[in-house]
Amino acid sequence: MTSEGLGSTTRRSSSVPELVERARKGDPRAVARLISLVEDASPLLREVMSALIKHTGDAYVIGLTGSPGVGKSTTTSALVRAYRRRGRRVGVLAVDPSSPFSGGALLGDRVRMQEHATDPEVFIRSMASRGHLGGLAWATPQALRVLDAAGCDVILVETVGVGQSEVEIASLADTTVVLLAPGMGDSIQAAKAGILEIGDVYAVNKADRDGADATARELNQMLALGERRGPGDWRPPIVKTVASRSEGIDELVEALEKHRAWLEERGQLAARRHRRVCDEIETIAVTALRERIGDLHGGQRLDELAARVLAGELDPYAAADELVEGITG
Ligand SMILES: Nc1nc2c(ncn2[C@@H]2O[C@H](COP(=O)(O)OP(=O)(O)O)[C@@H](O)[C@H]2O)c(=O)[nH]1
Ligand SMILES: [Mg+2]
Repeated sequence: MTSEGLGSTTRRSSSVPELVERARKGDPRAVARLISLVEDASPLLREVMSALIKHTGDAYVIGLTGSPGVGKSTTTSALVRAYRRRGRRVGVLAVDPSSPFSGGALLGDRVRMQEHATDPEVFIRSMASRGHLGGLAWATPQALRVLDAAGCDVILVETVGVGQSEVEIASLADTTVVLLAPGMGDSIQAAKAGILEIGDVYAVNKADRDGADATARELNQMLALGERRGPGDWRPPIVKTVASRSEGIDELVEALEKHRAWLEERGQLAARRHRRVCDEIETIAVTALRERIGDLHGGQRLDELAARVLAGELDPYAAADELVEGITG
């Protein structure tokens, strides 16, 4: 945590409202600084969010997930190019929930994003969890708000597809793209990993390799098997791409736009966002409660309750009630 305020580069030279103002004008250093405050769970975060919130709500969030090496960063970079051609301001957030450091996979991503590094209408940030309480589930929506307030029309969020992160990305994106590639045993893994439920759009990347058609066919069958769709429901399309050559990217953008239009027509976009903010508020509240319970260790409240449970004076439910009352009452 940074105790010296806004950090070394802008130390004391800019207040939170100034930073937010600069970020809204598209100053990349201000955007970077604000996301760092989020990532570090800075004590200034509350002030940041309260200054930002009225400037948010316009960005469309697209999540990309899939196994490491499937081509998420390459596809993200190609999508940035496609959206820039359409005149949109684009944010990119690469999230690595597995690593406490911004190294490894994200380092390669930075190389793949190089061509956009000097474009003032593109904001690229990577974020690692740094192990703080609530982790990235809590920090990612706040980082998205920073990019949203900075005027991004589209925000692409890439997460390394491990464990729970696919599920997490589905709960923070408006549209989720699941990437597969031939020969990675992906489609067989797909059902297990639960990706068949979360994809709004599927991309079979590396379509220049053998087996892409088979992978697409197999995926199509698996999607059909699990299908419990009614008439008018969204049917996730499968797009074949060669991200490294930007092939199929226009088709991918088209599929993304179609999904967005579908969500909007049915009021589903608002519903998804509402659910997302419910989750977010809950996560913040639970994190705050957990922190206060942690504080009570020092105040011996929890120890006292535990002693009474062990002595048979109190059952653990009643003890938990007392604990919660003590915190919230
Ligand atoms: N042959 C082929 N290679 C690709 C394609 N897309 C990405 N790659 C390569 O696959 C590797 C992993 O790509 P990357 O985008 O970093 O994957 P990520 O880990 O999912 O972000 C890189 O060496 C890319 O150049 C593609 O469509 N065809
Ligand atoms: Mg990557």
